[in-house]
Amino acid sequence: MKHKTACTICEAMCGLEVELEGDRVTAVRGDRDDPLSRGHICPKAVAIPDIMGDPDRLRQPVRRDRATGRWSEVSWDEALDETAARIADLQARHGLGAVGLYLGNPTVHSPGAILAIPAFSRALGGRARFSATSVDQLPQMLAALQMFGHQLLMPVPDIDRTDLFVVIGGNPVVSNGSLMTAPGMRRRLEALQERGGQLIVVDPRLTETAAMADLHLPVRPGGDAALLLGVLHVLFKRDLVDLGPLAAYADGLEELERLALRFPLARVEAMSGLPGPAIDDLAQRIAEAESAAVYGRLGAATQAFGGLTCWLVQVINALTGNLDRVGGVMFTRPAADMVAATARTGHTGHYAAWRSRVRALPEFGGELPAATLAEEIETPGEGQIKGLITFAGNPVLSVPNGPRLDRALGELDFMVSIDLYRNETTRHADLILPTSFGFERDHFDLIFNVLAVRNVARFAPALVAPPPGVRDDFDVLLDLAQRIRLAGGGRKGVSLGATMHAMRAAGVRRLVDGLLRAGPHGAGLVGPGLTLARLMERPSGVDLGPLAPALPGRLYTPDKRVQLAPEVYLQDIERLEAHLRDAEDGLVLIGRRLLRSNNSWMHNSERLVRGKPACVLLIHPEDADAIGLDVDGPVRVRSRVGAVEVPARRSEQVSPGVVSLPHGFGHDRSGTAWRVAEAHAGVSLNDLTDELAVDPLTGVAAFSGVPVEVEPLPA
Ligand SMILES: Nc1nc2c(c(=O)[nH]1)N[C@H]1C(S)=C(S)[C@@H](COP(=O)(O)OP(=O)(O)OC[C@H]3O[C@@H](n4cnc5c(=O)[nH]c(N)nc54)[C@H](O)[C@@H]3O)O[C@H]1N2
Ligand SMILES: Nc1nc2c(c(=O)[nH]1)N[C@H]1C(S)=C(S)[C@@H](COP(=O)(O)OP(=O)(O)OC[C@H]3O[C@@H](n4cnc5c(=O)[nH]c(N)nc54)[C@H](O)[C@@H]3O)O[C@H]1N2
Ligand code: SF4
Ligand SMILES: [Mo]
Repeated sequence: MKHKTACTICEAMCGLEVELEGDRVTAVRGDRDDPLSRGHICPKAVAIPDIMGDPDRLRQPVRRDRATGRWSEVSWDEALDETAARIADLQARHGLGAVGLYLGNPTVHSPGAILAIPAFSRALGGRARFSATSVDQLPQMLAALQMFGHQLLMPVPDIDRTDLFVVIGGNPVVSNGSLMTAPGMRRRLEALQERGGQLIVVDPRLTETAAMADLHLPVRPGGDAALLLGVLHVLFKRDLVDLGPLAAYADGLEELERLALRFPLARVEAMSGLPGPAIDDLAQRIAEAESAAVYGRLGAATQAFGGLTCWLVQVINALTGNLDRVGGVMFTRPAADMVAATARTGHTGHYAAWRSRVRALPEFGGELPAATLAEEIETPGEGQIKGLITFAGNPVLSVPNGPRLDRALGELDFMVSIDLYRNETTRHADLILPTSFGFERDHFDLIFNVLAVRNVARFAPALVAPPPGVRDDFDVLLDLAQRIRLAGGGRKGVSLGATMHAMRAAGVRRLVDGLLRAGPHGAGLVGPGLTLARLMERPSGVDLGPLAPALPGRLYTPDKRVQLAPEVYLQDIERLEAHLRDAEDGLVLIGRRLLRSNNSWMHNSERLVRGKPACVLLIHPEDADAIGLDVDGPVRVRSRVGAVEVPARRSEQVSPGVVSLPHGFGHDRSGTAWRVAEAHAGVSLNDLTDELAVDPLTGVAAFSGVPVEVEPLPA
C-alpha cells in the first residue's frame, strides 16, 4: 500500500510517498504532488525506516546502575516516578534552578515536543535552560526581535523569484536550506540562473553551493561583519540607499549612515580577507539588481561577530529596498501561525533580562548559552546545576569543548534523557525514556512552515504503530511534568496544572486543529477556511500561495516600525573595531555538513555511512606543503582545548589558512550503544572548538575560525 507522509529530518519538509507491507516500510520516495518539494528527496529520508527499525534504538525505558554501569529495562511508571522524585528532591534541597534542561535540534521537528515544551519548561521552573539555539540561529532570532519585535519573525529569501541570491555562510545544496525551507535547492538555484539571475556565495570554502555560484567570495572566517560594514559604506558613499516603501516606517537611517562612514573599505579589508574592489563590487551588485535577497546562515551566525553579522544582513536587505518585497526577503503567512500564537500569550521574546551565573552571558528567550552549560554544572554555589534533563539532543558532540561537558555530566547527581538512543550524551543518564519517531507519529510542521519560501500546509497522520514500549514526546513531557508536581517539585500554580491537563485531554491533533483554525487561512469556529479535517483530505498538502509583502502590519514592535539601528548593535561595534587589524598567521578551523549525515545522530544507518570515511580534514595544498604533508594522510589537529587524530585531504576547496572538519562525528566514547556509528566513529569537531569563544553580544558559540595547529602523523 502507498501512503503519503512527510520527512522530519531536516528543515526542507519534503513530501514522501512510502510503501508499507503490514507495519514494514518497503520503499520511500519523493511525493511529486507535494506543492513545495515536488518529488525532491535525499538519502536521509530513505534512512528513516532504518532508524525506526534500528536494533540499537531504545524501545523501553532503561536505568543505569551507577555502581556497575549496567543498563536494565524498567517500566514507564517506575521510570517516570523515579525521575519525578529525584527532580523534586534536588529542587527541594537546592532550589528550582538546580535542575537544568537541554533541548536538542529534533525538538523542532517533533510537533508533540513543540506543543508541550513551553508548559513543561514552565512547570519545571528555574532558569537553567539551554538548547541548540545558542549553537545555531540565535543571532538571527536576536535580529528578528530587535528589528521586527518578535524573535520568530525572521525574513525568508524569495528564492524562486529573486534576481540575485547572496548566501553568506550557508551551504544549502548540502543542508537543503535552513531558516529557508526550500526542498530541492540545487534545482531552485539552477532555475535562478536559467532565468538570468545570479548566485553569490560568501564562504571560506568553495562549497557545493559556491561551486554553482556566479561569484564566490572566500571571506576570512569571522570576517563577515567587517565585509558587511564595507558594503554598508559603499551603499551610502555611492548614494545607493533606497528603502522603497519601507522608508515610511523605518527608524535608524541616520545612525546607520554615521556608522557606515566610519568604515571605508581600506579599514575592513584585513578582517574580511577580501580586497576593497571586491567589496565595492558586491555592494553595487546588490544595490543594482532588480531584486536581491541577502541570506546569512550558520557560518554567519556561529562566529565571534554573529550578532552584528546577522543584523547587518537584514540592514542591507532593508537599505537596498529588498526587505518585504517580491524577489527580496519576506515574512511568511503560515497556516499555523506560531508567530501570532506565541505573541497572543505574550511571548515575543526577550534578551539579556538576566545573565548566566558563572560567566554573565545574556539569556535569550529564557535560555542561556549552551557554551556555559559545563561550567554551570561544575561551579559550586547557589544555582549550581545538579540535575539535568536532555531532550532530543547530544550536546557532548554539539557544544564547544564537548569533552569538558562530557566530564561535567559525569558529576551530576541525576540525569534523565528523552531520546531514541544511548548516545555520547545520554550514556551519562540515570534513566533514558524512549519516544516514537518518523512514520510512527502524526506530523504537522509547526516551525518550518513559518520559514518556508512558499506558504503551504500538510498534515501527515501516523502510518505505523510505534513499538509498544515507546511513547510520544508530547505524552512523556506532560506526564513527567505532572508527576514532578505530584512529587512536590517544579513551580507551583494551579492554572499551569489545569493547562497541562487540558492539553493532555486535547492531544496533538486537536491542538493543531486549533492553531489552523486561528491562523490566517483558518476557518475560525465555523468558516470555510482550513481545519485539520479539511487538510487531511489533501494528503499531499495544500498550496497557500507565494510569499507576499506584509509590512508594517506583520511587525510586533510597539510602534509598528522597523528598527534598523538598535542600540545593542551600535554598542558592539567598538569590539569589532579592536579586531579590524589583527590578521593572525596560523591555521583556523571551520566546520562543514555532509549530505548523508544529520548532525550527530544518523551515523547508525548502514546506508548512510557506506563508502570511504567521511570525517576528513580538508587542508589547502600550500598549507599541507608547509607542514610537510605531501600526500593525503593522518594528522594531529590541536587547539587550546584538545587534540584529535584524523585523516587529512589536500584540497583547494578551502582557502589557504583555513582547515575544515565535518560536524557530528566522534562516536568512539565508551558506553554508547550504536554499533554502526561506533564502527565509523570519526572525530568530534567539538573536541577542538572552544567554549570560551562566544559572541559576547548574543552568547552564540563562535565555531568559525578556531586557531589550530596541524602536524602530519606517520601513515
Ligand atoms: N562545531 C560545530 N558544532 C555544532 C554545529 C556545527 O556546525 N559545528 N552545528 C550546530 C547545530 S546547527 C545544531 S542544530 C546542533 C545539533 O546538536 P544537538 O541538537 O545537541 O544534537 P543532535 O545531533 O541533533 O542530536 C539529536 C538527538 O535527538 C534524538 N532524537 C531524534 N529524533 C528525536 C525525536 O523525535 N524525539 C526525541 N525525544 N529524540 C529524538 C537522536 O536520537 C539524537 O540522540 O549542533 C550544533 N553544533
Ligand atoms: N545534510 C545535512 N543537512 C542538514 C544538517 C546536517 O547535519 N546534514 N543539519 C541541519 C541543521 S541543524 C542546520 S542548522 C542547517 C545548517 O545549514 P547551513 O548553514 O546551510 O549549513 P552549513 O553546511 O553548516 O553551512 C555553513 C557554511 O558556513 C561556512 N562558514 C564557516 N565559517 C564561516 C564564516 O566565518 N563566514 C562565512 N561567511 N561562512 C563561514 C562553512 O564553510 C559552511 O559552508 O543544516 C541542516 N541540514
Ligand atoms: S532534504 Fe531534508 S526533508 Fe528532504 S528528504 Fe532530505 S532530510 Fe528529508
Ligand atoms: Mo542546526
